[in-house]
Amino acid sequence: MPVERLGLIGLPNSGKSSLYNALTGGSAVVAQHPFSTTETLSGVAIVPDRRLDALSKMSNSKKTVYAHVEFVDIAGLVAGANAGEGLGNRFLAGVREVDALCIVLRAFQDENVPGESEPVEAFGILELELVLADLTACESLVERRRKSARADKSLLPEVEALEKAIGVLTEGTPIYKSTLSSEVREILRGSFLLTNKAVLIVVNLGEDQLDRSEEICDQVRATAGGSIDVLGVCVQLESEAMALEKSEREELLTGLGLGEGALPRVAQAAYHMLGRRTFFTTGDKESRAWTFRAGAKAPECAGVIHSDLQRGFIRAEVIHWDELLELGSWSAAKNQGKLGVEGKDYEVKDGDVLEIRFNV
Ligand SMILES: Nc1nc2c(ncn2[C@@H]2O[C@H](COP(=O)(O)OP(=O)(O)O)[C@@H](O)[C@H]2O)c(=O)[nH]1
Ligand SMILES: [Mg+2]
Repeated sequence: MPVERLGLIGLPNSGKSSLYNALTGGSAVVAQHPFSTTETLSGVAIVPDRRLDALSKMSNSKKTVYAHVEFVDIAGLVAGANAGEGLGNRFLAGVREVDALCIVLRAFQDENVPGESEPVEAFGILELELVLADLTACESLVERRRKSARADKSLLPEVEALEKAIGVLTEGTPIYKSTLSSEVREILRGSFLLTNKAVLIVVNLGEDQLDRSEEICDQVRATAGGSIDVLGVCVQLESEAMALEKSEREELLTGLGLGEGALPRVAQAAYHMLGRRTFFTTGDKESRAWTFRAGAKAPECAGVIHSDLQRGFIRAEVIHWDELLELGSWSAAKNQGKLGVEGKDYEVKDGDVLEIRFNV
């Protein structure tokens, strides 16, 4: 499975590096300097999963292995970035390289940290930069494609798609908010446009704003449109909590009414947005979450575990995680005839627990 990355973008001092650190346990420089992130950092965040925790407990597993998702801390977005202002060019290159975007909008207020605390306004500035950069890219690309299409008619759909994109972008609309069809968006993928990526929004709240979290997030939702996930996170608080022992962390977060905290939801939303799904294996040695692409069939999923399992695939024994938990063990499920026996055409579902029969 190709590595797919989610890029954190936002205005300076919105909390990107802090969020990156909290998610990945990494060590991005967290500082008030606008361009403190001189090198692009990328790191892996664990995707917490209560289903896996429960399976691991059921099987008394020695090890629990979670899925993960990769984040990139991309600096350099300021007004004018589309024209190369600030670290504009590096910023644009960074965004082109990621597969999806996590937009960090600052709501927290702190007079010691320069920058505005208007998330809706910041979102507008940021979208405008992305739209302008895409418009420039499309306009130069469509010229070249039109010329080539005179000799090569197979390029006509791309020309048409670019023209549609230009129409949308000219109105100031990012492609992720447009009504362009998935076919057109697929054709445009080769053009590496910034707004032709899936988007997730994190609103960075101050501790004193936690009780207004939904109200603030709803204002962002109103401008973001229905298809974009908007999560409110108190990044500073959660990153401080990350530094604590697990039990102390839980005490702190539940004490504030934050449950397990918002970071798991950020990782889960990111994972899902990238089109990733999870199946499980469970036993006394380990319980493990494996990542597959939505719609994949059983042999391909077997191949995620090991290529031998795909090559020699015979069948998969399958049960959904919650049914297995109810039955209490794999052997109970087997004895009671509750395991599905599935062949090569079985489309694996998110939350399936698998055992692969194979022969090489
Ligand atoms: N008060 C407050 N400060 C924060 C919060 N999140 C980040 N900061 C501070 O804002 C500054 C910039 O954060 P940073 O993560 O480097 O922002 P970036 O420029 O977007 O990468 C740092 O001094 C952080 O400690 C928050 O939720 N509350
Ligand atoms: Mg930073």
